[in-house]
Amino acid sequence: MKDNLAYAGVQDVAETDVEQAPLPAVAHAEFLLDLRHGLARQQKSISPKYFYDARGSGLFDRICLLPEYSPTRTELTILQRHAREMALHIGPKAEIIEFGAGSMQKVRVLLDALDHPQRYVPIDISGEHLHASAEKMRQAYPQLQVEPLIADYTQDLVLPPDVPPEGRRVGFFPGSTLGNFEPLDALRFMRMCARTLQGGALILGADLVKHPDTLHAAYNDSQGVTAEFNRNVLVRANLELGADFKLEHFAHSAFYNAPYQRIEMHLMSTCRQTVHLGATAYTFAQGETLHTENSYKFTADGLRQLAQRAGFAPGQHWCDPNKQF
Ligand code: AVJ
Repeated sequence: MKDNLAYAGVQDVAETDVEQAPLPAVAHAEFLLDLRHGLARQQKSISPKYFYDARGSGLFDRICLLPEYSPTRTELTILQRHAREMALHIGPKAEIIEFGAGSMQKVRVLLDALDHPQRYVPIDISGEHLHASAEKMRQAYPQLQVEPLIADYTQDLVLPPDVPPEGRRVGFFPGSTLGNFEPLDALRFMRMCARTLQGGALILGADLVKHPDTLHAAYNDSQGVTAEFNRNVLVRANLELGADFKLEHFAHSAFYNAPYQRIEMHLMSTCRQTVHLGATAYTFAQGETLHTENSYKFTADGLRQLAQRAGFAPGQHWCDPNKQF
């Protein structure tokens, strides 16, 4: 998944001005299968990972700059404020493994504070983006071994061959991407991390439970960028899979589900309508939704428990003064 920082050169992304890179056949088939399965379910659903083509990633970068959406800014401030302390915990000659590295902006704050970091392994499913950003990292950090890995980091990982690391192996998973996992998948992911990191540590960023009004506003911004981001999965289905979703008949719906501690995003059909995907027709009743994302929120206690159950010894945590992230 794309990382969520873009401070320079964020442009307006219109539906037409992002060129469609040809989609590899495998990725295309996976999207088609997932959408077919998702539309056949009682509660229609599709994974949020399909938001992120070039246009969706551009929209997400704009979300991160919205006044209502503060996690990205808050996390960066926390990193800047505490990077030196984190670096002291980590020690010299560390190896940093980033799960879901996109533009690799946040990790720079950490790398800049570290004592002779040795190796940086950014992992991402999108190869093109990964290699371009890795090249920039090599230029910015000539002493660092940068070894990008194209992989689905939710699966078990085989890291590039090891010179036994002289320092600690430290995972880096910022952005509260963990919030997209169902609780059991989050635990599985953390266990995989613990295995991969072999006694090292994990620096995990997580958005915290806060007043529902604040959460609501963050996913219902006044400029409608989040709505466009949400609808982008339909734009992609139409462009890449030849579906015929009528965008104007799907309304953005995002709300905080307090008992589940999560924001839910849906696309609500504003009328009874039929959508075609290949030879199959799928009917939406008026008011029926396509569930597009869960974004779980965490508490410090909950995170400590999760870490412990995954096999980590919970360590230091760093928060902004308002306890938002
Ligand atoms: C990338 C999953 C952390 O849940 O806040 C932003 C994605 N969705 N606005 C989040 C998102 C709608 C974001 N994460």
